[in-house]
Amino acid sequence: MMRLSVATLSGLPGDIDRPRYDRAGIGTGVVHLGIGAFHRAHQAVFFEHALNAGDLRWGVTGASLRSPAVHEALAPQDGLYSVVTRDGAAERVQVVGAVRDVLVAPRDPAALVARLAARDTHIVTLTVTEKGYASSAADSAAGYLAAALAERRSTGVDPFTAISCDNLSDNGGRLKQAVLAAARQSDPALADWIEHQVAFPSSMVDRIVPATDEDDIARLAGRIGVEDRAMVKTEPFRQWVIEDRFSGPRPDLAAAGVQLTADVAPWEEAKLRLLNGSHSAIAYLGGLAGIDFVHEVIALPAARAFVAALMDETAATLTPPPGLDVPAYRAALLARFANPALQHRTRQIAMDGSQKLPQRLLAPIIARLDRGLAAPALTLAVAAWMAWTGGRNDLGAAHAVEDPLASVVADALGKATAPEDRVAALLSLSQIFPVRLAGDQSFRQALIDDLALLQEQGARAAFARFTGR
Ligand code: CS2
Repeated sequence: MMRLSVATLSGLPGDIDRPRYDRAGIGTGVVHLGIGAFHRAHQAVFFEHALNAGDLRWGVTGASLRSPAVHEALAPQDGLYSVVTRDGAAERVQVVGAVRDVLVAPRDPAALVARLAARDTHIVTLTVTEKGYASSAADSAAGYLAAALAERRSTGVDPFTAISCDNLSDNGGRLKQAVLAAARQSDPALADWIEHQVAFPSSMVDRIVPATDEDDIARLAGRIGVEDRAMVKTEPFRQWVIEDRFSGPRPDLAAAGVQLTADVAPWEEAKLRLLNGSHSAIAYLGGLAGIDFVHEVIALPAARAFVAALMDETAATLTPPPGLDVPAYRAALLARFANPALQHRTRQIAMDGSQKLPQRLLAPIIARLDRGLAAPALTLAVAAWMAWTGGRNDLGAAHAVEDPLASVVADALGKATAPEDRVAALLSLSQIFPVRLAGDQSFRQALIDDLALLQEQGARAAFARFTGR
């Protein structure tokens, strides 16, 4: 079957949205590091909006820091790909033209640095996952940004604005620290310049983007008549809140639907705790119960009651920003989780738990303990992660624990099987659990009780504790 490309674009069915601008005329105002499905379904769609509105500066050069897979999928398609938006039976297809090319950093690091240093690059966005901020090595995101900023500074080119789009609190601050650390290794004066000249606004990003599978690709091919190996599937909802602090030009982001605000922190906190915290809880408990998809978990009344209890616990820790109606937000989240057309796998969300737990589950637990409040649902979610690290679900089926700390976790666990030993081993990992939690006896005991319940009776029995509350 023919591939989606510039040559096949005009033959697509009439109801498929496509670029309304001349792609030959677009610039490269944006470089994106970590061009996975999330970027293609989120930030790229906002830049596509600016292009469609006639501001042709905002084409995107994507970069992969490791794998050539996205380059290989997009190159034969001239960078074109479809965003398939599903809600129940409704499906909309938009072919996006914003991505001009994809660089594979390990193949040609100098090309990436040159692109980042180019005069017309004004915005750099990043989705390098939670674990992507730990390194400042030359081949890390921070390393590339520091190298490019050094070049901009020495050639007298104004800096770009660097916008982190990862699910971390204070993501702008973390990116800045990582880039400063990379800069200091080569030149303290560069670090000083970056500190004062470069804006690293924090941002909150939201759109559920399940991994694409071969069935999705085949189904889309049936609809549009060509094969698209770079398609992404997602929900109608999308949100991007950016701290209004830029070091250079930007498109009319507000017109594209971006919320610009002086303080992203309360948005980020509400989203990380209510959406992502629920997601991780659903992933570990649902995964243990042997349930494949998020919408299947949320369809169980007991699981839904558990998620509602978790949201109650979390909501009490938030200071919602003006403009966020928490009850409406919660109801909308439950409806989004229930979307059966997304086919969002619990396994996908279960990945990288060691990097996700702190901001999603542990921070609200600490906030509650500080106020003398118990956190039974949040604690059960943490116990479920602990059970998940054992590598078997309630039915005895084995799963891989995909996590950058998987071997550290396995070493800590050793041969421990008793709940108190497993809890002690995992709480001793200070990379995950701050002393405030590891040292709290009531929290430790609650974890032991929950892990015992999960080991003896399974996740479905644990959910049942929350029905009728
Ligand atoms: C999910 C997120 O996989 C995960 O960890 O919780 O990717 C989630 O779908 C997005 O943050 C939604 O905006």
